[in-house]
Amino acid sequence: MAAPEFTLVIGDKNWSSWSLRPWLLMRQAGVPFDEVHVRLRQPDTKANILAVSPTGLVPALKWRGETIGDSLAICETIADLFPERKLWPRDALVRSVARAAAAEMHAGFGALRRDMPMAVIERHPGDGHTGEALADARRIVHLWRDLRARFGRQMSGDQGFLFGHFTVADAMYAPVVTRLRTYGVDLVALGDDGPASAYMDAVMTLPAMRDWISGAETEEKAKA
Ligand SMILES: N[C@@H](CCC(=O)N[C@@H](CS)C(=O)NCC(=O)O)C(=O)O
Repeated sequence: MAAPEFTLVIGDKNWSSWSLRPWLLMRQAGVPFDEVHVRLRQPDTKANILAVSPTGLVPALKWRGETIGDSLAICETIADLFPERKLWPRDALVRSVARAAAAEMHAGFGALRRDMPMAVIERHPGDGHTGEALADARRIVHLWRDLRARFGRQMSGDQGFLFGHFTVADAMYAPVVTRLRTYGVDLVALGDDGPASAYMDAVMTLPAMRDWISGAETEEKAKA
């Protein structure tokens, strides 16, 4: 069998939320890729990343001699290369809403990211519940509910995702889903009466998501 055309450089699966996003998207899209792991939080982490990615950050996608840095740029690249996988909504107006949601995640929610860092196999209920982080979480819950109601649930063949089927927007929010679980955030207190919680279940039960989490468990056991 020919070697995959793509190599994705990622960080530790327990922690690297930015790595999870394109990894999940590529797995969901059925795009084969090789995986290179750089261990984070080590004295030589920066040097090891710089040896494979000039941004000094993971993820990075190696494709045809180029190195594409940044999670959203990688997701855009994959969506562009595989239009038949419908990784953005087909309708231009709906697609613009999906892009805005993905960009809001990529550029924002700094307090949530700072106070509730991703730790997919850990449980720290009550930790990180600062006012700022919860305000970010409230906005996200509102967004998920709104997108599910106005778009996801209206799509024929709705699979429970923000725009019905799995898109880049879902890949961008997948690490938030894990954070809300890890830190035991009460969705009802943030205004959810079911849809946000159901959306989280849809993300968490994806086979690729389960594979990422079991990969995180394997990595963490190997460190112990
Ligand atoms: N905007 C970048 C952020 C990437 C990022 O911050 N990655 C972290 C890991 S999740 C990293 O590489 N940190 C470098 C380090 O730990 O030395 C993206 O979307 O990919």
